Amino acid sequence: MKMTFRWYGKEDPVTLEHIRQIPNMDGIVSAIYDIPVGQVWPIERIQALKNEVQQHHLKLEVIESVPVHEDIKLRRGQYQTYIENYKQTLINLSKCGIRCVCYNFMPVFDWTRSTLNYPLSDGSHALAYEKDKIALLDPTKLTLPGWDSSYSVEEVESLIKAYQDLGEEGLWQNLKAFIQEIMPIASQVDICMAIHPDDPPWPIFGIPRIITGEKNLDRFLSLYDDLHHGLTLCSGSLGCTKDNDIPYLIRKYGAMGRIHFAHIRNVKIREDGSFEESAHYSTCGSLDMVDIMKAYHDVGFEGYVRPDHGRMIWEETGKPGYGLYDRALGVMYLSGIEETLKKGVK
Ligand SMILES: [Mn+2]
Repeated sequence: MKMTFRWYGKEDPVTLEHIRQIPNMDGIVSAIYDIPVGQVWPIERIQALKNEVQQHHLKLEVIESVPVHEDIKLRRGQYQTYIENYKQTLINLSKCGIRCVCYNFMPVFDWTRSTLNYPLSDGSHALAYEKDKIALLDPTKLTLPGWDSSYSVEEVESLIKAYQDLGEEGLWQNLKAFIQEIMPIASQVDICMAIHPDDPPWPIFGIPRIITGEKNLDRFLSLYDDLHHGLTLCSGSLGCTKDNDIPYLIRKYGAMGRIHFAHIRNVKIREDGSFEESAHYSTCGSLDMVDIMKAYHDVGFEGYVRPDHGRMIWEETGKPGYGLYDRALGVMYLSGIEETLKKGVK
């Protein structure tokens, strides 16, 4: 496993100096955040980001994410131009040594939560998804960190309507068309494409979501027969429903060589299907981290891994889910399990 850490660039209150001091840290996962969705990422910008990361003795081989324009997901408007731009961005990324690109195909909204600073019993704060609160939200007025905030209320309304009309099968067709256009290029320039599951993995606000569990992951992988066409296996996103058995999914898709990027975090599922994000440590949530790490170990996983969202602890402030301290604790915990497994300690 190659341990990495997500970094939001110069605006991120967490610095590369700090990340470098976490033991076992190999690389950074980042993106160029100020280029509008759909535009080509110029080589100079990618190289500048890479140089900055390398100056801190870290690698930059994974991009999270290259966002997919809504026109591509809806296959309308300028989608052909945006697909051509996407291909060119992949070519440019490859020239700068990028080996893995994480992306998602979630309509309109990226990850969705009802609360960004839910107080846990230990006094820390975490992101939470409370079903009753989500039901009361007006999706046109929602904004969460990491979402594209450039849409007006009217634009969001019309986007939601467009996806409701498109439906699940329509979205599948548009995903298939996108994959069949970009994958030959990705394969040619040797970039592993790693789709992130929908978070949470069920439809919200009547908008379809399709990257949700085993059946749909099977269908997704069957869209293109090439090892470069694969997954970001996010334990927290897939794991917030008990329908998904994470170690089983890791063994299945890991053995197929289709997991290129592993997001590992824990989540605590409530009786009513709501959930809160927890510390990585197994007993803090509903997932067994040793089982998860063992599954990666058993399939000989050598790809990229990162801790995922952390709680806000020790009075840290910053981007919800992306503080330094709790994610650093996550790295050390996962690294400890990995070291133990590697040594074959029974
Ligand atoms: Mn994730």
